[in-house]
Amino acid sequence: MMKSSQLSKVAAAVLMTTMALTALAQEKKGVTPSEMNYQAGASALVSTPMVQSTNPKAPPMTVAEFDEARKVYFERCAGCHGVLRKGATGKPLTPDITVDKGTDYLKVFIAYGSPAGMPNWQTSGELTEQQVDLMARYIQHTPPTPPEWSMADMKGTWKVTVAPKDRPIKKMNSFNIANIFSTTLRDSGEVALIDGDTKQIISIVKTGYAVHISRTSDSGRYIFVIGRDGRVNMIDLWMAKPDSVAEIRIGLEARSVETSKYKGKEGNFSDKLVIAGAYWPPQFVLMKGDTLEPLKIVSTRGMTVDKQEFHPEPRVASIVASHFKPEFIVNVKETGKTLMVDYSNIDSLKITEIGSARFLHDGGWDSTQRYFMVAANNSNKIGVIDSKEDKLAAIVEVGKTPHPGRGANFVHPKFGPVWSTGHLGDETISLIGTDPVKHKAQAFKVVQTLQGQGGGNLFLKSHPKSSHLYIDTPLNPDAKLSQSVAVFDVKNLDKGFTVLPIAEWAGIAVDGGAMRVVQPEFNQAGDEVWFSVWSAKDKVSAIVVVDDKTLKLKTVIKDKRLITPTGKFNVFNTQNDVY
Ligand code: DHE
Repeated sequence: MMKSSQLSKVAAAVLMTTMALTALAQEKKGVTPSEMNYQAGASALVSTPMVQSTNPKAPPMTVAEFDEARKVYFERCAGCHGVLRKGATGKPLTPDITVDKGTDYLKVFIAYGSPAGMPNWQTSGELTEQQVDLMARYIQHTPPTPPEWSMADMKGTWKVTVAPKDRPIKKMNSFNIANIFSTTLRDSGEVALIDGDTKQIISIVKTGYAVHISRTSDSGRYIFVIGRDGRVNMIDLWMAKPDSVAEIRIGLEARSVETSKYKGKEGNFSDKLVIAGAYWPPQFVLMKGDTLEPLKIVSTRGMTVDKQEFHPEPRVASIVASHFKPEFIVNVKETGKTLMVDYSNIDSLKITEIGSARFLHDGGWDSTQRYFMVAANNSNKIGVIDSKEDKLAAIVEVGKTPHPGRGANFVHPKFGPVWSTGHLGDETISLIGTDPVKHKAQAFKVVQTLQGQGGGNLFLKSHPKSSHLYIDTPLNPDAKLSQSVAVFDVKNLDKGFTVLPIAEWAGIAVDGGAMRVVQPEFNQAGDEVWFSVWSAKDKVSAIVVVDDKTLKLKTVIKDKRLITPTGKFNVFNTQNDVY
């Protein structure tokens, strides 16, 4: 006779084999490895102290075990399952669910993964058997809650290193600042300001941890950079050597920053305000445009758009400044809501809430800068927000896990103006009509689907002066695809794409580790496209510049200070939302 513990081990083994086979058979249906790699990165909360309470119904753990498990959770699991384990791309993992499943079942799941996209942490060698056991017990305990981040906390980190009165009154350098590229050096926590004319590095500015994006002020004088740790730096491009003049931490984990751009009958708000959105705590903050002084914090906790359930952790994803009204458009991931934040009177802030679909992530303007196209990545949809009428204009079904970055606008030979997105989960590129006046029948519908090189696309780009559409595939598991880009001629889309071997052109030898070609970005003139060749922190990286007309290599920027370059933000194009 087998004991019940032996029986459960046998059942678990049978289940493991079945699941592994099903996983292989259904690989295409679930989350692809590209989607997984993208989201399962380390959280900035990994070293934040948190109060850990235990659940008496869960298997016991020592303090040292809790500490180790929490570290693993925030390094590997929080990106998909959420800080409070309420679920996002991954399933919810709260004790009311996990305790009933039991340790053996959870161990199998963690070790072998699932067809729905859970990675096989043990069989892939990422976690040891002991760590899998630890994690199976840990997720049956109450999730620890990281601290909140109040106005006092923000003020405690706020520094104005050069006060507005001490800043230059005119540009003190000879750089063509409109053509500077603020380049994310992801793993060194810096940005490189690169002169787009000479291709020389002007300066390297220390910013937040795992720095994420840069945005330009409406005037084009300042660059705002946000790190994953919520640190915002304000860089003055008028200084003899551009540098940070103010900084603040707006939360413990963050991704987005933007500045006010509205000038019109409600007032001139150009350069007046800065907004930054946090993943944790779930909130955004409005700050003074010249000093980053925090003025108002707004929580995004609330009900989801579909089931109308309370969500305690709705992360702030993309933010963009409206050109039609004194408003910021704030996209909230877990609730699936876009908040139109009217900043004309921040003492009585008016917020119009537009529901679309979950989970909102990145997006960009159509060519008229009236419609904001936002990816609801888990729903395979693009929400179209009408910033003039403050309403949802449409929800468009696209391919699997859209990831537009800011998207790409061009004029389709048959259907007029289109905005396009690629996908992390498949090889398609969806072209969406954006002209409800002259091309009403095609407006906010997919007018054509292109077949690109493969899935794992993150960014695509075109320019009003270019007739090319560039599509990267940095997260494709095939190195040939992750190291090259596809280019379509927008006047002849049916011809298919040309492949540019960008990493090969970089001429850098990287022994071991991935070398990913990521994020096309045009220069101010719209005649060059820049690509990052993103290697590991201790390996050589580069930036490859391509001539847009001839699609030939123009130059390679190599410098040992270019550590893990990823996003590049051309001042003029970012300032004027040109893409
Ligand atoms: Fe990003 C934009 C979140 C991983 C490079 N990224 C954005 C935006 C969000 C976001 C919400 C939109 C900001 C806006 O417009 O206001 N990114 C996240 C994540 O949560 C995620 C999936 C996981 C994480 O741990 O952060 C993630 N992002 C990455 C990367 O791994 C990338 C490829 C490399 C890097 O530098 O970290 C990356 N994200 C970018 C870039 C943009 C971006 C370059 C801006 C694109 C643009 O053209 O505007």
